[in-house]
Amino acid sequence: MTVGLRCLLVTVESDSHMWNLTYIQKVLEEQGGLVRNLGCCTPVDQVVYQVQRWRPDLVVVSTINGHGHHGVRVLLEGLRAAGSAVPLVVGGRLSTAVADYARIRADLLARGCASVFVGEGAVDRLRALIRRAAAEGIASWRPDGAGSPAEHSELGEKRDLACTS
Ligand code: B12
Repeated sequence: MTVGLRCLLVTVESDSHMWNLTYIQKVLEEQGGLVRNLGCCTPVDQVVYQVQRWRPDLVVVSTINGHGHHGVRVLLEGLRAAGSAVPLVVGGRLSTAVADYARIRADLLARGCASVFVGEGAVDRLRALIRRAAAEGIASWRPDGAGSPAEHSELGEKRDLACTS
């Protein structure tokens, strides 16, 4: 039996939007992912607890209220403090100003995010990640490799899929 990629779906503590989470849950499930959706305003402690208890292959953050930059930084710090190295990807509307996206994206990648999906084609790039990770294992996925998400080549990055490296 094939076991789907275990995806813990969360948002940041300030974000009360829900339909984005439902949408991304369906996207992940369509790609064969096994999803645990923690719902809106996800407390960092709850994410840490579920990471330790459920041991997901991937944490997927969806945030749209415009405070995602700060929220994801807090979440990364919480996971790091708990000694977790689970890969974490984020997407949605990370700021109220689209002009800030490139700077925010670069900052979150530098802080350990495995991928930051923004702009056109973000969901397609997430799908590509899930398909590849499910087929070849999450550790084999390299954002700069063949068939990898285009958003990394925008900034010419070469990164491993490790959250707290
Ligand atoms: C419904 C809604 C609400 C409802 C939410 C109800 C609920 N329980 O879900 C209510 C009324 C509560 C609300 C409140 C607020 N909202 Co509101 N809300 C919306 C609205 C109209 C729709 C959001 C939605 O459900 N979209 C449906 C989903 C499926 O689409 P999506 O979120 O756009 O997600 C897509 C992409 O972003 C992407 N994506 C999302 N996550 C991820 C993750 C990954 C990994 C990937 C790859 C892609 C991805 O894929 C999705 C499909 O394309 C939007 C405006 C709009 N038309 O989009 C504003 C909007 C999101 N809200 C906004 C704001 C500012 C607020 C408030 C701060 C307003 C206020 N002053 O109180 C509060 C915030 C509350 C909080 N603490 O978070 C802003 C956010 C501004 C920004 N980011 O630039 C928006 C954009 C409105 C606007 N134009 O200003 N909101």
